[in-house]
Amino acid sequence: MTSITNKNHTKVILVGDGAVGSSFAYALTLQGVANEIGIVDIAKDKTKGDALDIADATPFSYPKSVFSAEYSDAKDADLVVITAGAPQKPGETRLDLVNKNLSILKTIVDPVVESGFNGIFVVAANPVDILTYGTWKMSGFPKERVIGSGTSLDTARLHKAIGQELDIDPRSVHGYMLGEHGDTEFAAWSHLTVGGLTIAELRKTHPEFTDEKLAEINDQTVNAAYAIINTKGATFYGVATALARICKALLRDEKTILPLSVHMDGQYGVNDLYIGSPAAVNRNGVQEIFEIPLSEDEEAKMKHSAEQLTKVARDGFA
Ligand code: 6V0
Repeated sequence: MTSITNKNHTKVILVGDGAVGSSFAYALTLQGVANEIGIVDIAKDKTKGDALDIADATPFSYPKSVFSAEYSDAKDADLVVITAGAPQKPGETRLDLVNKNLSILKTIVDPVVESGFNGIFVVAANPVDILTYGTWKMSGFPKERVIGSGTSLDTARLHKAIGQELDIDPRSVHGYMLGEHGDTEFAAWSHLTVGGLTIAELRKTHPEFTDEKLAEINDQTVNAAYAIINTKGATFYGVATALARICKALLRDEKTILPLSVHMDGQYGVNDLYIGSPAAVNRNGVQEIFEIPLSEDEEAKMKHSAEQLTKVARDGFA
């Protein structure tokens, strides 16, 4: 199959220049991933200011141009990254945002598609699994070319927590948070390994990895966003860096496996829903979904997560 974006010049259009979007544009700039980064938002002055400000960082990194963009600039873009939408307020769940953010999404996807955009949508606005599904439906794009950030941030949080417990590099932890990016997500402990050791094997030298400890790490990971929102009102650096990582994997045709929100066709017993699972991505989007054989308990959690999302999707798209 030939790549839809088989060229060396890479262009990313970001829609949503808030805390997440501007941090993402900055992270992408520092990582030197794209040649051009165009920023769209209803707050025009903010995009002009951020484009000028972030462009000042380009002599220290790589992109040739960071600019305040229009939807028409998406025409020849490789990626459109959507971070526009209301964030959670203290006390609100991600799923509470659905109607507000679905209406905003419509005003974004339509003009992007009208521009002639033929690349890959990457969605991070919440509730991300629902909004990714919405982007897929509204755009009419193939499912491989509509991806959500899924549990990439949550999985990074899990790796960080395990790394801290063991005093090892979190990049040496291999395992995933699965399901909804939200309250019903869960750690797939049955397949988590550190240095090739499963949890059961790790316990021989680390008896502190009791079931209670694992439950505590799982809960801290699930509730990490609330802990941050209750202090500074929003979370953005973690997701911004995760998004830059996803964009890099796509633009560089890495075929890396990342925990993303992807369209399920029977995997995990889930149909016609976007939900978090490991998936390999390349220049054409999703290359392959990796379905982890779950334990009985994990299977029940995945089912519950999918049911919650289905309920919200049913209301949101009614
Ligand atoms: P923010 O700082 O309020 O920024 C939102 C931006 O969207 C603002 O600049 C708005 O002007 C812009 N916007 C609103 N409506 C439109 C529109 N119609 N067209 C274009 N732009 C518009 O929010 P923040 O950046 O903190 O959060 C953005 C989204 O990311 C929220 O939905 C969060 O819940 C979500 N997050 C997703 C995470 C993930 O892991 N996927 C993590 C954290 C936040």
